[in-house]
Amino acid sequence: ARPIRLSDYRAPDWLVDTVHLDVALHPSRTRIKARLALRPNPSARGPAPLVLDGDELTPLSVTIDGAALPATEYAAGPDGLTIPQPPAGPFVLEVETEIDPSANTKLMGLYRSSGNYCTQCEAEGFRRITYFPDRPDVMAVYTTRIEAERDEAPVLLGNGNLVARGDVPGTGRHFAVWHDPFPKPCYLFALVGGRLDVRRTTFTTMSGRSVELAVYVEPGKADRAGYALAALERSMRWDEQAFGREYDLDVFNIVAVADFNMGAMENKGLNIFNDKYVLASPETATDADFAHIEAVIAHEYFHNWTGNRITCRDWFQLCLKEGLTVFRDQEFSADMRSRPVKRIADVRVLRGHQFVEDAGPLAHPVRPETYREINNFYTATVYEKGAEVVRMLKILLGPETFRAGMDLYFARHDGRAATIEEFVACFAEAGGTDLSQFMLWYGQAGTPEIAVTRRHDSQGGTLVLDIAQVVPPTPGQPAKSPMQIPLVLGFVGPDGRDVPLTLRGHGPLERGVLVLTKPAERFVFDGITVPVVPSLNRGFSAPVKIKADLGSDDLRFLATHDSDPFNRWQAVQTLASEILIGNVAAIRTGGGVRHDGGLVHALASVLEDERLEPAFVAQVLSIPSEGDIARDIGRDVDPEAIFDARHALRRAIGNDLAPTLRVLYDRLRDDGPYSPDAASAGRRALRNVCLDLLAAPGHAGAVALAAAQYAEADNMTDRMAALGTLSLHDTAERETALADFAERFRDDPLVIDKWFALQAMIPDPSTLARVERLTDHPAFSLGNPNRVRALLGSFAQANHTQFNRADGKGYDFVAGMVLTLDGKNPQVAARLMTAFRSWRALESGRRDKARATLERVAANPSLSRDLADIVERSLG
Ligand code: HT7
Ligand code: ZN
Repeated sequence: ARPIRLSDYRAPDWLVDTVHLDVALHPSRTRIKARLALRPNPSARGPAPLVLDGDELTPLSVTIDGAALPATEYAAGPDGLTIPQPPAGPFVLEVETEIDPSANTKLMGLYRSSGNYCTQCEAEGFRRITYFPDRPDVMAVYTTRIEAERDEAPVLLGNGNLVARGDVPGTGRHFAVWHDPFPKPCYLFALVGGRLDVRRTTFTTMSGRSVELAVYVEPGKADRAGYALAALERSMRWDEQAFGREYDLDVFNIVAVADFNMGAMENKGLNIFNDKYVLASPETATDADFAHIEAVIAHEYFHNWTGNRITCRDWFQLCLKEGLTVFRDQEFSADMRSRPVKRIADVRVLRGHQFVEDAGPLAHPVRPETYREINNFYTATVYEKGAEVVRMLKILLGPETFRAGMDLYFARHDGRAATIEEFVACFAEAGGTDLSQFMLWYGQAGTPEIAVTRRHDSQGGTLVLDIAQVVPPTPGQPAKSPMQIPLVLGFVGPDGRDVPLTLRGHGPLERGVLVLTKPAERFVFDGITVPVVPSLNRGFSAPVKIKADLGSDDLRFLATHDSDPFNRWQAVQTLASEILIGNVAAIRTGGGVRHDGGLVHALASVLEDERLEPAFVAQVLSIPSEGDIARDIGRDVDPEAIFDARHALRRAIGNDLAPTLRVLYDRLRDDGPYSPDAASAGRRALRNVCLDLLAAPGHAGAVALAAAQYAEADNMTDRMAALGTLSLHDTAERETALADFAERFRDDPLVIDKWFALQAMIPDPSTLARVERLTDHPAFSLGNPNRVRALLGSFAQANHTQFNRADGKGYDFVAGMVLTLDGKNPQVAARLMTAFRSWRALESGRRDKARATLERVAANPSLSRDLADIVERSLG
């Protein structure tokens, strides 16, 4: 039946109005009785067989309207249940199945984590619990009775509101009945049973209703759940204020589990989280961890409206809920923290993941048109680029019309499974505008490339911008059409102030938004009598690459004067990137690296500008990563040369700015108690960037400073930052600190993950052996996705020189681990394998070795569908 195509979509033949589940939890023989009220879909094409999905199910019994169905009238096996001639009208189907949660290492469906029972049904996990039309456009009202040994599972949670609970007399068992009044697709079903501690509070909604909020965690960890609970309250209030969205059930439960394939899951009224995105204390979590927790809690909560109340018609529409919800969580974090810093951080992630995806063999549109395995489409393109597309809608329409479009979307589609066309139609209607060209953002893969040249005639007072756009070919899409691109502009005058934008034939540019629609266009601006420097794509208004004829003087000017903080940061990045790319070429041809005083000067001017917030300055001081440089170079990439060029630049900055960095480092010391708020975190971020740059030249004094910070730190942010700095220096201090860290946190798996990750990222030839050794460490387990991502994911995705070793041993090691993992957890194995996605951009020696490794994996006869899909598309 694979691949699945969007163009083949057909409405379901059968609808399900209600689902009653009776789940008797048992470690290896859990029984599920499902009672489904089915009826033919009036919009389907006439009588149809009933075909229900299944995956690794053992059928026990089947009845229709209370009567056992003869074995000759249905076919049931692990993969599905078919009734060729069901009743013509509505009927009740009852099916009993048995499953083994303890043997479920895929962590999809019902499984056990630290002995507790939990579920993960998105995208296609519900079929691993019972037979069902497992597609999001079948929405039903669920009632779930959960029964378990009271000792084994004192806590029993389900979707919706608790309606009954009690003992099963004389058995040692108890039960709970949960009812969710809101129709939902089965991917939002969840249950939890286990021994859990809880942290609670009450939230009063904007209409005055009281909601019981609770965060459940493994025993003994409730003191680390307070931040998550407070973040949930902030999210609920923000959604009321920013989008008018109120919560709708009497309870909202969050459960943190240690074994989870992704970050978290938005099951209706019962979010299940990877504990990494719940548990935090100053001693165990960094500022970045706190910020991630806040963002993920918000993201899952916001799904209650964008995803749950309005869901997706089919999985091709995944960005309808994910892109929109990422946009919403980004806006929330921007409001809770610093908007410019959040934007810079989000764009770093977008470029680091999505631009890379878009430039390689796994590129796909925000709304894909075909897939073989939907799990492989929870990607940076669907999530992050999907969010950018929503942001562009807001920029094109303006905030008021955007909000009117959202209001219309909520009003029109509440309780339904919608499509991207229906979503965009709400904005077209609210704005009275045609968005048909805009739809290309959903259908065309690839990152648009914009070339800008300017001509200024100061006497005539005109500035002419010639702007061309190209969307590069991507797999299956050799030729592209021009896109509708909102480019926010500013012209920065000699005094640093913006000059008004008057576009000939249009008038003043509203909100500075220049809308591109053609392959090449000329824009003439009048009234520009002074020399100006164009500030293009302010706030990163469109997810594009820009090549502009800005010289280094222009960039330095923008770095110091642009009123748009994003472009101030961008100007420094562009300056640094140009130097780095030049130096990579020089290194490869045996030449020396160029030292550019202009960049250091620009950095110094930012460092010394006391009006700037520290978190922003920290971002400016963080020069492009190895991944950024590789992406900007684009082809014939040599990771060693990139590392050397970057290292040389960091040393130069550390040397040239040492006195300023040291003064700042001392001044930013925070003697008060730790607080994870954004301003305090920003000061720590800047202080720790100063430390890292001070140590970059390798002076013993600076390394000792890092060692001292490590030893004295009273919080994980400063301890980890110091350890990160030490990890880059092959010194005794590094090994001492690593050993201390392992001992100090040996009982804390989430903290040991930081230790795994850091070691996996050491840019040294000995790292491969170190990582191999660590796979035998008692704290490591291939069965836990967090451990895999920390050790193997960090090595493969973030250690550019060592994963891409010239001898190919990095590739062989990762491929070997992927193959072993594939037998346990194909989803996590496939994701790890995406580390190979940029192999074609490498220089020929590494490229050949990477290809050979991919071909060896592809030749394996028993690959999971997940892994086969990634490997074959990577080679394709
Ligand atoms: N909507 C959630 C997706 C998710 C998921 C998908 C496939 C396999 C396991 C999974 N766990 C969670 C997460 C989110 O975007 O909110
Ligand atoms: Zn999501």
